[in-house]
Amino acid sequence: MASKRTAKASPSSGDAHAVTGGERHEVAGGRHPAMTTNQGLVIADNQNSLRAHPRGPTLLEDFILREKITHFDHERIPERVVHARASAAHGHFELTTSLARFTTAKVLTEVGVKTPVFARFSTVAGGAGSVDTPRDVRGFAVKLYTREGNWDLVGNNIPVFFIQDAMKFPDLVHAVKMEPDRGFPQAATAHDTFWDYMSLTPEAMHMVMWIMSDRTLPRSLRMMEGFGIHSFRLLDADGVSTFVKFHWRPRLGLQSTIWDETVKIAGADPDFHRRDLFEAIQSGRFPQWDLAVQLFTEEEARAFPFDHLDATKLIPEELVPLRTIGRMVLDRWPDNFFAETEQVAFCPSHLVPGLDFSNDALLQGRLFSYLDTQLSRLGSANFHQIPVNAPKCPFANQQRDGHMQVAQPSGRVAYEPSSLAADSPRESPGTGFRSAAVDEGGARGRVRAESFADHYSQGRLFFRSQTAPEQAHIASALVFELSKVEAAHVREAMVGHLRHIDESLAKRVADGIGMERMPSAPAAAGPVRDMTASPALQIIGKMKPTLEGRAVGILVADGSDGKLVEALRKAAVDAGATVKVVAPRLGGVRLGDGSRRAADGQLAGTPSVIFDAVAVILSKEGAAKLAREASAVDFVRDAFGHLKAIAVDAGGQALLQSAGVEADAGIVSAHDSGAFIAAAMTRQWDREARVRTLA
Ligand code: HDE
Repeated sequence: MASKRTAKASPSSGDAHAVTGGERHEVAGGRHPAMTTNQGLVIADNQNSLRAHPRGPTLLEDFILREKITHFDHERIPERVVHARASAAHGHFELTTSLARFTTAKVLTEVGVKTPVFARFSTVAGGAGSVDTPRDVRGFAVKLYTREGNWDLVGNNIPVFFIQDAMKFPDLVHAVKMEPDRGFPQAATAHDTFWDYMSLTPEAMHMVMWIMSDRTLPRSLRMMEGFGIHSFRLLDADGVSTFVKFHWRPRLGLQSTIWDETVKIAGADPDFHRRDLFEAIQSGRFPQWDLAVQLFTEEEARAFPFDHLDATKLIPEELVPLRTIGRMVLDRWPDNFFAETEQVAFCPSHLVPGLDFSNDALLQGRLFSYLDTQLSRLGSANFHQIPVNAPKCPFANQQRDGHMQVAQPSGRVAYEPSSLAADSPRESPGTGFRSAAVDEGGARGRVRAESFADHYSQGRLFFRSQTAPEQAHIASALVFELSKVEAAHVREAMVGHLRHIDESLAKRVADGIGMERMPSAPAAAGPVRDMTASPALQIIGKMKPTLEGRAVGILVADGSDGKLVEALRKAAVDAGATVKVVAPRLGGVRLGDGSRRAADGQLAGTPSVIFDAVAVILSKEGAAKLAREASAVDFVRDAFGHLKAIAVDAGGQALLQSAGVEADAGIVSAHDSGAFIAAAMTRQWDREARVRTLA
């Protein structure tokens, strides 16, 4: 809607209406502009349709009703076939180290320039209304509105992908989505069609390791890494190219939840990640990522023990180190979810002079798919005119007309070359986009390069690079997922593949499922190599202990020690956490000293799964009362089961006892806030073996 009109109506309700049915009317006036139709006609009554008489039929003549309902009927557009569920934010990217030696792209050479960005984080498999926390890859797409045009870095939070060739993508997506006859499961890999396809796709085995790891269970979108995945090229002024891989590194560190916690979060708050991102930005705790690159030449690539054009392979940081070159800050939530987060159109083909594509066969297919999908989703070749998609630099060409054209070009010249218009856009040979002059000699054909044939070495690299708890999580995730697979031959085929990755992993999974006989491994297309372990692939091993950006919950009831609550709250806030006081009633509690304290969350609706650490501060009576409250017992039992630090006073300790929670190093005295903060900065991994059987 463009301009707003104000009406001279009285602000009091109902004055301008014959209110005969007792209905309410809110009238324009003061700061409330007059409501109009889409043609600017001021509306007198937005509560009643035009009737033949007060109890009579509605008249077709009511163009105001018809305009309103017609617009409503067409409010939805086709959701993305993948990556439908997402949250996004605006911000900027600032270059700190110039890559001028390698590229002419201004966004990568002009240190200190702030380039506006729009970043969209998504799950892949679920629909737009699905929950935020399934076990799934996350999309990590960033649109950089550079001075030389839009550059879309459309990546994921995992550095490799399932398949090597775009030809396979529709099958992969059909296999993971809801099974077409029954319409379930929503947003889940734990079903037959997905694992059937995996078991018949050896090239996916490296990615299988990643998706079964905690990488698919991010604690927060602010705590995810992002990867451009494919190799791209940087081009210098002489046309010399260098390969590049892009990495986003979260300033808050990488962190994940654990599976049981993830499942419970989905019930407690289906919008867990969206709310977290929204609240962080609204409260000024702006999420930040470093942008890092891996640079290598064609010659160096030839020496790698894998093919970098194969999207199922990563380049270990230990082989090609990361160079940090800039920083992204997200500091503004979109004004309107649909206009921005839904209508934003990313295309890997959107890039700027000084960048170019590699021959990765997945990337090559993506260069077609995204433009095509935007036409079907947004319904028009003019989708670039939508504000969130429009470049912020000047852009001009002779493309004209089309569905929902909103630009109004003038003049008689709509072609090029032309001599009739002095101001018509023309080519720029010196500064315009150029492709790398690559010699593509060779025989064409539907062939997979032999250098792509190693399907297991990097899966082995990933698994063997993990810490012991992370390995146990991968094995347990495989047991969980394969236990949901009905077809025995699919389970067997998968365990067969695992034998190539790591025999002990295959055994753990076979035991976990209860397989009586170890299935044989399929023939491998190439030898499986042992690579040097890469600790950079870990999450737990890499985590820095911190409460920055994390959340702490303090459970209280009538009679709780207010001073203790305040001391813990302050200590947690000083350590960078947000704190919520949780009580049986939202109105709050009467503390031990008789004062009242309001609650930030009501116990039944604020379970401990949404916190990183908790404190339980209760009087004796409060503890006795809460011991009979399932949500209070679950609060402490889950915090314990999810390996969180718990601070308790005597009452809190009593509740722990009622819940059957035994003391360990992660349960600390609430009177020692320093010890609580230290314990809260990490999960209690040593506790895990005591609370669940992992594979
Ligand atoms: Fe996508 N992908 N993809 N993908 N993808 C889409 O484009 C596709 C792949 C990724 O926030 C679609 O606008 C093909 C890899 C993200 O709007 C579609 C292939 C990676 C997003 C599409 C891939 C991605 C998408 C659906 C194999 C990581 C969400 C809606 C050749 C590098 C972007 C849309 C957003 C979205 C096709 C593989 C990331 C259908 C054909 C590999 C982050 O065009």
